[in-house]
Amino acid sequence: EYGLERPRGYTVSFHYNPHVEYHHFGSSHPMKPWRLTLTKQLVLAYGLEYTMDLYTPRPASFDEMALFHDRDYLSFLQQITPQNMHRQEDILERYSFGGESNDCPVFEGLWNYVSLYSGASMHAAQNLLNHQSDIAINWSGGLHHAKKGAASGFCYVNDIVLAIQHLLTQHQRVLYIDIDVHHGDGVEAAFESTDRVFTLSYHKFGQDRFTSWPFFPGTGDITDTGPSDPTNRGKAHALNIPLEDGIDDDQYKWLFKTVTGAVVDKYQPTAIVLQSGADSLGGDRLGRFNLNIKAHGFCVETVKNYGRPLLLIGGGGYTPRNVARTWCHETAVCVGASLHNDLPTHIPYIMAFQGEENGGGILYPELHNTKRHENNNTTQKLNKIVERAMESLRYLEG
Ligand code: ZL4
Ligand code: CA
Ligand code: ZN
Repeated sequence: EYGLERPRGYTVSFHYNPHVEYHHFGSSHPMKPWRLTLTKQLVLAYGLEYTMDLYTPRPASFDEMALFHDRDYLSFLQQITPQNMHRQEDILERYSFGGESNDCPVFEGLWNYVSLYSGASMHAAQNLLNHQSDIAINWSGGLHHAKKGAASGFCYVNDIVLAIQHLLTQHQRVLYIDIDVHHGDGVEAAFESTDRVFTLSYHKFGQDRFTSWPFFPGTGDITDTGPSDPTNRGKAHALNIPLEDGIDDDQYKWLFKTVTGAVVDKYQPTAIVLQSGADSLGGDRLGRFNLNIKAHGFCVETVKNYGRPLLLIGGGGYTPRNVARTWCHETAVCVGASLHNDLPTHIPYIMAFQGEENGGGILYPELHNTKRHENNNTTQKLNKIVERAMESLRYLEG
């Protein structure tokens, strides 16, 4: 019906353990693991499962996660429950849990949840190492804020760092690209002292119009290009692209192609990891940008066309039906299929996509006209950013 044939060229694998869906951060918490249910239903409804290899990865083990994280932090994660947490408030604080901020709540099955999304990213990386896939996808991962010994911003275990470490067993240079609306600080910090990983993040930076605090996590200015100590091998191996509210499709596509292209040319990565957080879309509950689904997908297509082994992972995304639309579209981009704008009628969760003010029953609603954020990115400012980016790339050797 949709005329999908297995395209020659790219072998794509989809790494997904459906048990992640059943975890809840709490009823009003913006992170909704069931957005992954919607994503999977769309992928299946369009018949994309016939164009990829599907895997149900096992959860990562304690020892696997300890390849990056502190063992005492993992022991804490393994035993903490909503029932026993009240007896350990000092420990909760040590690991950045609880308190005033409810960003990282303790919920039922937390350990199971973190091991499932981490297992999927590690399995996806393994598939690339085995040459079983050219592109390996894990929409349940992308938790870029987690630190070695602490949770941060909805992230408990950093599956991206674990996957990159695994890729480094065979790859000399890994490029990490992050299009989530937030700065990929945890990944940048983890690899700040090596020249074998280059981290590139596009994000909103600066004071937030709504809260008048710096937009989370508050790091990632253009001046942050890694450690300044000239003897540090990680010097100049980070690049940050700070953006203002309301950036539009044409600006973002131009910026992404120009800057990412220059990094790939200069750094010559042997593998690429792309965190495709969907909170950079227009109308996102937490985001501040104005991107449409196809502009977001343009980034995936651009990276795919560099022709290096690619690990594609999820991340943020707080308007669940648009997250599902975007990641379904990007799955199609990977396999080289184009999808009909009318949603297939046999989706179990079709109700979620109907009766929307904007976009009911279709895959590509216009998100930019949810005029929530005025565009404060001028051509002049963007030119300046590109100029600064090119300047810092000149510090890379080779
Ligand atoms: C919420 O409604 O900016 C958490 C978080 C829980 C439920 C009810 C509790 C009400 C918005 C956010 C109190 C909430 C207090 N509930 C949240 C400085 C902050 C301190 C905590 O996409 N308060 C912290 C983190 C960011 C801050 C963004 C993005 C992850 C990723 C990768 C992480 N933290 C201010 C906020 C709510 C909540 C509503 C919230 N938290 C919005 N932005 C943040 O990059 C996956
Ligand atoms: Ca980012
Ligand atoms: Zn985010």
